[in-house]
Amino acid sequence: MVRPTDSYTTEPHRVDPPTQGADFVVVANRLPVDRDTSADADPADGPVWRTSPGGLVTAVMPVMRAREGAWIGWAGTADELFDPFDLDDMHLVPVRLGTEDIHNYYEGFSNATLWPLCHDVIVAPEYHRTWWDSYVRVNHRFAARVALEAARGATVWVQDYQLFLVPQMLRAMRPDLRIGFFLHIPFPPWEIFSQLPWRSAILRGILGADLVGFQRPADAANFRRAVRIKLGMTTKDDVIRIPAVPGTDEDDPGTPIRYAVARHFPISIDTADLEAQAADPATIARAAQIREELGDPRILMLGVDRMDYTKGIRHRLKALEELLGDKRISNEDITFIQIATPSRERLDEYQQIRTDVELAVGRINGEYSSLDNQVVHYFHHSYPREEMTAFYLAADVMLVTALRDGMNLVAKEYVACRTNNDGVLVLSEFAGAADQLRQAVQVNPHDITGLKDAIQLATEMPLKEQRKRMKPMRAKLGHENVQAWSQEFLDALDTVADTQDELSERLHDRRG
Ligand code: GDG
Repeated sequence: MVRPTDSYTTEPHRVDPPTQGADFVVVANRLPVDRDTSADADPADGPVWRTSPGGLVTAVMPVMRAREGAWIGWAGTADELFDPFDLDDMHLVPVRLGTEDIHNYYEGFSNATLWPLCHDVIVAPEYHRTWWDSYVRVNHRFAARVALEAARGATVWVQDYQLFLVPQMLRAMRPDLRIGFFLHIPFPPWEIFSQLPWRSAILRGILGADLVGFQRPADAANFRRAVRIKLGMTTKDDVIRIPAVPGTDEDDPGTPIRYAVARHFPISIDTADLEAQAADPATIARAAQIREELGDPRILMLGVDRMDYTKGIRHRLKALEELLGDKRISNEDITFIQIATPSRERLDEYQQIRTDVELAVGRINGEYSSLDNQVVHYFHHSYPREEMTAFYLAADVMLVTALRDGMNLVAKEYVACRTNNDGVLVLSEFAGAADQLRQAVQVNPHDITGLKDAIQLATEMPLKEQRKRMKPMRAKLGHENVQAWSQEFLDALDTVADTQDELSERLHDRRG
């Protein structure tokens, strides 16, 4: 039989719930831990792990503690399978990835097909059937592992684009589960998404979830439109009507129907924790020291990004270079720190962006630096969290010029750290954070003239105006924090699962 491209087959199998499973399961490509291979770790004791603190961990920790939680994901090293272990009140279940999986599923389909496809095809996505086959296999491996770990009726929260197929696979194995899916990156318009040879399979994969969460309303709308166009399903507002058997006539009264909800849940940060760190005398002293070591520049500007072509680092350097050339800002006055943490370094496009950035930094410094002031300080490595907070505290102006970004937590972190309500955030309108941080100086980073005006405005903004903008943004992040985000998502997931009849009424209510 000829199998159409846009489908896949995996061994169909139902799995019985374990007798002692987890009531709450997070499944993500990566476990929130790093292996500590430093010399003092004794190999005889087995691997030593350190949690890698991130917003998601902070957000789900309380739920993990309260509800017998488990986290399922890859431990970050190739070809090694580790036993499940407990760390910092979490039960961690490693999934093995071999060298080929990393090449095809992770670097290939996830980061060289889906990532560029979901970020406005800033670079061309590559479509390889071997990568897709690997993606299907690895997603199945993750789903099978969850099916073995989750207690009867448990809540499973699937994270991000590496695991698009897990919700549907998991539902087939364990129909008793409540499944939520959250996409951290943008969902593209149909006109772009439709390039993907496996577009139906991906849409159906996601629709295995009861609740599908996105960063922005536009992402959710793009998804629902793709579902209408490609799968012919009916939607009303955020409700989607799904025939339980794919391909069956949804108007056949005998066909079982379920309802899923797809809408936005903008992710946020652990605001209180960042504020406390920023108010710590040690951080304040370190921020002052950073400025002093830089020769106390009149204006310190900062950029913090993974080294990624989506982040618009080249665009901001171009704007800076032109402003210096036009003498609209003085090289005596300005110091710019660009932290670009290493990312996906084996992919060509990432080597290219690094080369481009390094050339631009070299050119600007060659032209405009003096013995007294190096204009750009560029760091291609990561820093401890406390040091990052000190940078945020030291910087007068923060540049976030992403060409496309699901949310951009850096923008929110900068705002949270400005405990004196001063400082200026220049923020791309193409970052999800632009929906919440309305008082930022918003820019279209493709418009270099506009970007130059925005940077100049930021460097000249009176303190009164800075405070007028910063205050409401800080107040917003005070309550729109990552704890509220996870709470709202999980409450909504319960509601979807518990109110199928109401959702059916909503969808069929033609008056609304
Ligand atoms: C994806 C989506 C979405 C960076 N350098 C260092 C460091 N960082 C931290 C930042 C921030 C995080 O990494 C980066 O988060 P972003 O949101 O800015 O960007 P992505 O990595 O692309 O994340 C994005 C996010 O998922 C969440 O949903 O917002 O749109 O692309 O927290 O502070 N942290 C430390 N040292 C560094 O050198 N400690």
